[in-house]
Amino acid sequence: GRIVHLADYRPTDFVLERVDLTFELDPTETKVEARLIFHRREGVDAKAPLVLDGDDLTMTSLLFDQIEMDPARYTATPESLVIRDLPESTPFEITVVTMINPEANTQLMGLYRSNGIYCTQCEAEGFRRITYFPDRPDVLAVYTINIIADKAANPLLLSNGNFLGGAGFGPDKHFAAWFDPHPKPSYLFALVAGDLGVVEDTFTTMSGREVALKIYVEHGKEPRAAYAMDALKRSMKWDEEVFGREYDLDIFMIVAVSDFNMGAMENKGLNIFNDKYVLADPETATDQDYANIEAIIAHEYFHNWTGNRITCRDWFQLCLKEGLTVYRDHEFSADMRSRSVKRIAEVRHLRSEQFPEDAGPLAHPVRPTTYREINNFYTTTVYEKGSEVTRMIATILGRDDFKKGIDLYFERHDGDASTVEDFIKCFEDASGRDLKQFSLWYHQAGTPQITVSSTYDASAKTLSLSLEQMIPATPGQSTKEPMHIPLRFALISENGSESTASAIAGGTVSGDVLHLTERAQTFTFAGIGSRPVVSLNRGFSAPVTLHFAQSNDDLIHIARHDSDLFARWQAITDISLPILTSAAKTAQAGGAIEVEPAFIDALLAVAADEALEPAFRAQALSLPSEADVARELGGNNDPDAIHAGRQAVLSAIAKAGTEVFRTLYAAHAANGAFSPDAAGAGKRALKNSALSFLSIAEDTPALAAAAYAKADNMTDLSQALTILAHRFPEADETKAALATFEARFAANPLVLDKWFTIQATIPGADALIRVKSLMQSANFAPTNPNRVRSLIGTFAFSNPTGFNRADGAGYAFYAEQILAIDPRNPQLAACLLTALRSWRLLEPVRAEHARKALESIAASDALSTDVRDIVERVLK
Ligand code: HT7
Ligand code: ZN
Repeated sequence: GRIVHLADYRPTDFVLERVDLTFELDPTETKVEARLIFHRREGVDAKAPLVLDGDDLTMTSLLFDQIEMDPARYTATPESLVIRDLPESTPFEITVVTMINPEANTQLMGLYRSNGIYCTQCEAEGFRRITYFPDRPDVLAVYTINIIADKAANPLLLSNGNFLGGAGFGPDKHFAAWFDPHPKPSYLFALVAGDLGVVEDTFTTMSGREVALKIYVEHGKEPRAAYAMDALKRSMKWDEEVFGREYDLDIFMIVAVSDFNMGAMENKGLNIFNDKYVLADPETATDQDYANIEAIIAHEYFHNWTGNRITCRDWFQLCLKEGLTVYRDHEFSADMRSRSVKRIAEVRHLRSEQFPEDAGPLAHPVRPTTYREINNFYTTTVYEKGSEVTRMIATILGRDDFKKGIDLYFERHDGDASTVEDFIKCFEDASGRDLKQFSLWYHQAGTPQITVSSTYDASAKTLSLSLEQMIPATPGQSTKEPMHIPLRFALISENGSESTASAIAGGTVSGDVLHLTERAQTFTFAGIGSRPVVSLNRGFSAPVTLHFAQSNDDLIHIARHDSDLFARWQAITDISLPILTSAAKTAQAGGAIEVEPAFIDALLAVAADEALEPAFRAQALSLPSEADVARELGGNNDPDAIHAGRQAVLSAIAKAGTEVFRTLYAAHAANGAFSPDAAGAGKRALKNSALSFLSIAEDTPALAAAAYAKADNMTDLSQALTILAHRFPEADETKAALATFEARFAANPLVLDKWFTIQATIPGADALIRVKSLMQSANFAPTNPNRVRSLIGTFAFSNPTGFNRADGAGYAFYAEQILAIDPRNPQLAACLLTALRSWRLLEPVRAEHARKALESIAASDALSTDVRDIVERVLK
């Protein structure tokens, strides 16, 4: 693959005025007729040809202004259509017919079939697999779509925009016409046809227009779409109230399909979803599923303004829509649920997914400047770090100026294909601030490391806080400039009162935000009567790693008193992480692990504190993961030792806290009627955490088996099954529970995905044998991305001891799977391959096995661009 550079951007030579598409659907021979009206852009060379993108296309006819085109004037290959001798300035019409095979489309890009349903996925470059087109996001046009299909098999014919009309078409067929009045890029095109059930509702917008809402799912699954519908209506309302954004068509549709490469897609007026993020009821969905559905429904809906009305000029600007839209969905979930608990979950996710990306061979800026395969840039850096960068703009500007800036963005750029620079300029113009240094966050990769020290001078009544920032080298960026890092803080006095201090020297502090802008900076606070404890980066105001050697006493003070719950959780994490790393080292050296009682007491005090919300207490009890410990150790990692060390710490907590956990479990065991809301979810999380510790303390499957037997919702059921399988894999109770689960949910693939995941993540070297045998199960489908991710993906991403077997068999198996999946679905294969990105942090024997597996992939001469791009960067 060719490397694309941001610096090479220039507009197209021809302006596209209109698009009319007619689809004659057939499972294997779909005819697509595209009528495209263009004119040459002013100032463009009169000889310049029209170059259209294609991917694997077969053209059967080409007309110029309705007349068959002279073959001497064009060149058609599967990858492009080049047309010469075109008018100098007058508009002209090209009519091109292509034949495509949806049934054979296993990449799930372009027009494909999922369980007999025709559907599309065009972002980023899937439209060119449907017809020849200037397939880039800065080409905006108005689309009219005609769909002709067999009526019995496809009663439903959907596309973007508003429904124009439909009628019979010959004896067995019918047709439907759709018109989308909003100019859009091709990546937002969508078509769905088939036979589906529907859940309907309406929403009245802030200006009083009634919008029809429809969620299409497989027949019989309609009741499981109720929660998604509720989340959609709440999203529409919230976007009006918080961002002043109103919906702009007469109808908004969501279609759930079972074969989908990502979570969902924001096609204008016709979102297409992975059914995993639509379907839920208490019997089949966990609390996490409900939270994901709420967030993703909101995310795709919010794209209607941040992505669709204002789109991206080129794919380098992907964070313009994704970072901003993730920020919006985070804020939405924070408003719908507990803000602090949501923030803790976001930060856990950022640290476990984005920080390793930023620290490894795949590191790239939020706004990259080159790519070889755009599909590989739908990353956690673009999405989640992109969101954090937006959040920092809000922190620096404050609520009012942030709102002015975003309002200006909507006003100034509605209808545009924009850039990150356009976005930043709106905040500069609205606030009068210079964001030049801040914008380095878009351009410099790597997680800033901040070393902090504080000194209190009792006689001078001053506190000095010294900060030094270091941004690690990343691929293609060996040196970095100091960045503008906004750190929320408080000085907490002995009695727990908080202040942000008065007189300050050494840098800018506005309200509770300390602005670190230089490589090294000392802030001095005057008039501080007694030594305070410094709470820094409250609310995780900047996505950085702090190296702040605070004493355990200070951290416990924060954990007890900080009014910022996030900071309290962070303090608990800062105490527990060194305990876990030292336990891992002790395990590696073969020593006996001891855990400081003061830590256990502090943790149990939080667990038992009825003044704290249950979800927060559950978060506190969920110690840093094995991956977190590996990251903290930072090299020569032995996953078996990390696991053993962490288990020993969990055991110590379980034994010391048996009474606390027994009380908690009893208090929350009877939850009453199930409700998927945050409060109910928090109680279940705390109860199941207590169950897990009790099962460790008593070392018997009996408790979890009893919980499994009486569970009346999927959260409790799957948690009990996880405890059984992960703690007591050989117990009869476990075997029985796995068998009843499989039988009970045999007809429900999304639920069986949980069954696959639970077994694929059982710790220990035997996991590989289990995964291989589960792949033979009748319920496993190697072509379905959800099945593959839940079995093979979770084995690699979430089973550190199983995947990283010391003999390297996990890696060898994985390499084989990648090579088998790649020809079918390159995007899925490339995404799975990123599980090996941190291989250099492993101890030498495992690292060598991992390198060999990667090299075996690289040695294939049939790799997709997607996999080739990842494997070469990971090995570099
Ligand atoms: N904007 C959507 C991205 C997406 C996608 C990209 C490549 C291949 C398949 C895909 N499916 C969806 C998802 C989103 O961020 O909302
Ligand atoms: Zn998105």
